[in-house]
Amino acid sequence: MDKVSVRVGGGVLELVRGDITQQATEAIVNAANPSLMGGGGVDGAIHRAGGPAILEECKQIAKTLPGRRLPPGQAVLTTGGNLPARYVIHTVGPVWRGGQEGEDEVLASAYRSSLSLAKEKGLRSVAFPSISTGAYGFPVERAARIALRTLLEFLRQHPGTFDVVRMVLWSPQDFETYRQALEELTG
Ligand code: AR6
Repeated sequence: MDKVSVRVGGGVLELVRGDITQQATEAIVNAANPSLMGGGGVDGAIHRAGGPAILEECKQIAKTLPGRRLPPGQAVLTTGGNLPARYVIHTVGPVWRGGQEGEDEVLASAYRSSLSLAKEKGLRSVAFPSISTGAYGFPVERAARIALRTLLEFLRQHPGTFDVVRMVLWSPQDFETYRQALEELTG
């Protein structure tokens, strides 16, 4: 089955196979880069499906950032343009450099910052892609454990905040990897 869910913190943590741009959660998360000017993978798909309003907002936000760059591990919010989701949370994951340069902590921070921003805005459902495991090269088994541990911890620490937090996995292999990691973490 291409969907798994566990109850946590009064809400549901879900794993689904699919396309992040089609999720009807209040917010979807973009695996962006520090320029916020778009790119390939999830980033390209979101800007294509959401239309030019998202890039326009990203440009305005970039102007306010030191060096016009969003540091890895942080997150910002735009509207969702033509997407089913009302908002896009743009975060930057770490580029994988072998695992000794703080990549794990930056990846956890990207998930945490995105949820904090959603919470601040009062959003009750958020969908994430598998941040950093495409162009940025983070090994997916390790990323899955970090992502899910971070999401579970946030949900437990902020009970009643979210109805749904969803991981949207593009490939069957990634879905299976996340499913196994979730089983290991929740028994
Ligand atoms: N829905 C869900 N997941 C997807 C989709 C989709 N439509 N398309 C790809 N994936 P990536 P990163 C999966 O490369 O590693 C961009 O150029 C994909 O199979 O999108 O954080 C940015 O501008 C992979 O498992 O993100 C940055 O420069 C996962 O999403 C850079 O790539 C993440 O792959 C960020 O790289």
